[in-house]
Amino acid sequence: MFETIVALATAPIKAALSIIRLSGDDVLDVVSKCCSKDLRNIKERTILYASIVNKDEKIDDVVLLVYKGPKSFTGEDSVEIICHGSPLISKQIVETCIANGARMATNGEFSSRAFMHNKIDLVQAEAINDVINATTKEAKNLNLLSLDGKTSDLIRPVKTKLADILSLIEVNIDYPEYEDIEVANKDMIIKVSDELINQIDTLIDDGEKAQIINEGVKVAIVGKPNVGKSSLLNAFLGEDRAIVTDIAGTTRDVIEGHANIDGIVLHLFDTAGIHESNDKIESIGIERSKKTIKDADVVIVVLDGSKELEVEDKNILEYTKEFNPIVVYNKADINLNKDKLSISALNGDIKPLINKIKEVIGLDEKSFSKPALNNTRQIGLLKKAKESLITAKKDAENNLTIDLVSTSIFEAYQSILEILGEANQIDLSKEIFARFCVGK
Ligand SMILES: Nc1nc2c(ncn2[C@@H]2O[C@H](COP(=O)(O)OP(=O)(O)OP(=O)(O)O)[C@@H](O)[C@H]2O)c(=O)[nH]1
Ligand SMILES: [Mg+2]
Repeated sequence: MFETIVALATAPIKAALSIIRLSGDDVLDVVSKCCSKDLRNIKERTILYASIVNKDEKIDDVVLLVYKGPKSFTGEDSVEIICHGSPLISKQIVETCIANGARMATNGEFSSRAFMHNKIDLVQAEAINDVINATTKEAKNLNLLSLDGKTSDLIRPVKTKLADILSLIEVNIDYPEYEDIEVANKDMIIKVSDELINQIDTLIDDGEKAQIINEGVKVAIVGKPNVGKSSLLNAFLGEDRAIVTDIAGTTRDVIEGHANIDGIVLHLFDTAGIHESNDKIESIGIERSKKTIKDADVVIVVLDGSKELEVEDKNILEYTKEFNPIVVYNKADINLNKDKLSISALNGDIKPLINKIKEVIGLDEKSFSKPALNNTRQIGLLKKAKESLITAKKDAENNLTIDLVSTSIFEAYQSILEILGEANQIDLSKEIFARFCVGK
């Protein structure tokens, strides 16, 4: 029994129209009780003009979109009420529906119902939220592919292959006397594990690229004082966000800005110049610079290309070595060093650096149109599946019995099922849907 749920699906603001959504076993009964038309005998998708009425009071004239399950988003009987876009009207309509037997939906409950009725899998459900939250057209387009189910289709062959091998092992163990079935032996398991590990590696690689398109990259801009870090931030943003002066130690705190570079969001962090300082405030700023370096995906070390390198530059290069920084020579307008990656932040001439960042991130044109499992949960589970297969392969190489080897293969299978939400992960799916807004 699925209770009838109701929620405002559009924003609670004045607009031309608002949409109130209802879904559940009794939805046609609930809406019939509070509208001028009887929907109870409707047999197929219908659009109606009607009035919503509370007792004898007319609330609004509306358009009703009536969906008969399973041909609806949730898979249940559903109604969408399109009313005039007034927060007061939509509130009254929701209250009237509740008075007639519906209850307020929780966050993501409509999508959760769609998942429960197998209208969408968990990857598609997550994509709904990602489409809404996308901040670039590239990220939105990628998430639309996931919503269509194209991303889920990528792992279905892996799932099938794992199911095949597990059932083959099962048959081999249970019916050793059968001669006409394929033998699940050591060599075969090593071969299949290798194939699957390769496939999963590609999925992880593509997924991490798609994650960058979705979430952007954190870029730390570091260097000694006065080399032009804040000027570089401003050049990226195309505005005077950070204060720039010729006084060393101008920037004391981390300054953040976001730039969209050809569809990739850079979360830029301009930092206080790193050097030996006795100034208390500046020293705290320098500590923050060091923390920013640790948290960043890409570290840019800015050097003053118009001068010889000083010991402070060398210390910073040494300190950042383990983060594989991009080293850039600024002030190329004074002294252009053709052999080095040179820019002029002052003149906004930073194209070579942008190209270098794109190269380091490793996205190509295809990354923007390739469906991919692209959030931390999905990629984490892919990595878990890969680890299980590596264990299976090692166990097979070490001549462990086939039933022991199959334990790890089963774990890999479970992880793949979890990605799609097919592994009875009821609590997990609840957690995912809780991130949705009400009405979704
Ligand atoms: N000629 C030239 N001057 C630049 C360039 N970039 C920055 N400057 C100048 O260098 C000085 C320092 O610039 P900032 O951007 O404040 O340097 P910073 O690295 O943020 O300095 P701190 O905040 O003190 O660590 C200013 O006078 C800038 O105008 C450049 O590309 N060419
Ligand atoms: Mg600065």
